[in-house]
Amino acid sequence: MKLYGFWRSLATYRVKVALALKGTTVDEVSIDLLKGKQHEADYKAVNPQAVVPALVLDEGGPPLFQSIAIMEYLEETKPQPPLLPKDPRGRARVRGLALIAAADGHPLVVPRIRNYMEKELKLDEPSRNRWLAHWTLEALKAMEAHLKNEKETGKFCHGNSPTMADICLAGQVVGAVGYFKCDVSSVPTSMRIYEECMKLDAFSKPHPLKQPGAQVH
Ligand SMILES: N[C@@H](CCC(=O)N[C@@H](CS)C(=O)NCC(=O)O)C(=O)O
Repeated sequence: MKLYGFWRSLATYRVKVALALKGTTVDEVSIDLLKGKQHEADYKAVNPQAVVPALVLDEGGPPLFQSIAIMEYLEETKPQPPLLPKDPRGRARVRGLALIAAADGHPLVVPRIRNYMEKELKLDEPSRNRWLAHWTLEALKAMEAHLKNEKETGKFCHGNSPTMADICLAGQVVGAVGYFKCDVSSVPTSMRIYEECMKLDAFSKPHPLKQPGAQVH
């Protein structure tokens, strides 16, 4: 398989962790988002949305897109180890937690939003940075409100093995701590789980800031 991604991309990170947890290796192709390479025709032929990640399967056919959909595909085609619990209610909880990060938090800080704030709205850098830090932490606080109180929370977000919720949480913490320098003292459970995730190679090796070319933005 071939994964189109970028070192800084949290959505790519989600897919890389899921692939690693499933024990699946892929060839990686970097699309430099800082240079706007996602907008070039060659890449738009891969993913017309002009975003990473995209996963090309060995069997060919159109590439898979959207990190959550890709993780679900991996789960369905290689069920072990599971990234979702067995029971429907548990699955709903894990998906809900994952979506707080992937659907509500992360989309507010992606390059096209940052570029729009800078080039169209003419917001200065401090204002843009406030936006990025604020919405990143808000998503973590929303996850924290569940994680700190619910009995399903264990060593990880849901029980004692990592799920899609942990994958999305880990990316959100990378954004909060690694990129936007948020004060994360209000989300101790999330940070405790993040530390637990980072004990696993599947989470720590693809960490965005450990990838070639990594720099803080
Ligand atoms: N919801 C998508 C997010 C995809 C996305 O926005 N990816 C970012 C990098 S994390 C990107 O490629 N952005 C390019 C841009 O905004 O121009 C997913 O989870 O795959």
